[in-house]
Amino acid sequence: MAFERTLILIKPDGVQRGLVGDIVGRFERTGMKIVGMKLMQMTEQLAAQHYKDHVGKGFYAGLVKFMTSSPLVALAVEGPKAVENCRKLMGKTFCTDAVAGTIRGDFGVSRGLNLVHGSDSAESAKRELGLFFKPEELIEYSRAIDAWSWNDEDKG
Ligand code: DAT
Ligand code: MG
Repeated sequence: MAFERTLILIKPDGVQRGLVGDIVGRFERTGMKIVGMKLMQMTEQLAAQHYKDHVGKGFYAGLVKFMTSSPLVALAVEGPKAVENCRKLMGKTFCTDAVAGTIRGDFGVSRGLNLVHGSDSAESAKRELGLFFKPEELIEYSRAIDAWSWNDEDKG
């Protein structure tokens, strides 16, 4: 069992629509721990690094325009299988395909305005967390509820 950290972005549509609290709450209430969080403006340069695998694709220009259009909230989330667990909570890429109960299914109706980003593998998570957070911005701390959120078996 991988105990890991992942990068979540609440995209500009989520911030503009006043959904930051609801979306953060979706991750928080699973028991996973927020170890980093900030409001920030994505630059074109950061977008190119973050979305390096999509550079050159037809939707890339529109994606960058959207992501740099207004502030976003970056989160570092920690827990057992955090990468996969967060992707499960987010739902399918396009809100139009995401099922009810997921963030994209419950809060969105668009394809591209899909509210959240979540790293798709442990390797991407490591790389993306490094793009958005300095090491000292990721905070190691204990919560009383940790003992009721996961046990040694989950920590692997
Ligand atoms: P995800 O965000 O689910 O990891 P992705 O990494 O494949 O999806 O794509 C990154 C973002 O780019 C996605 O959130 C929305 C946009 N996108 C992806 N494929 C697209 C397409 N075919 N047309 C328009 N936008 C697209
Ligand atoms: Mg992706």
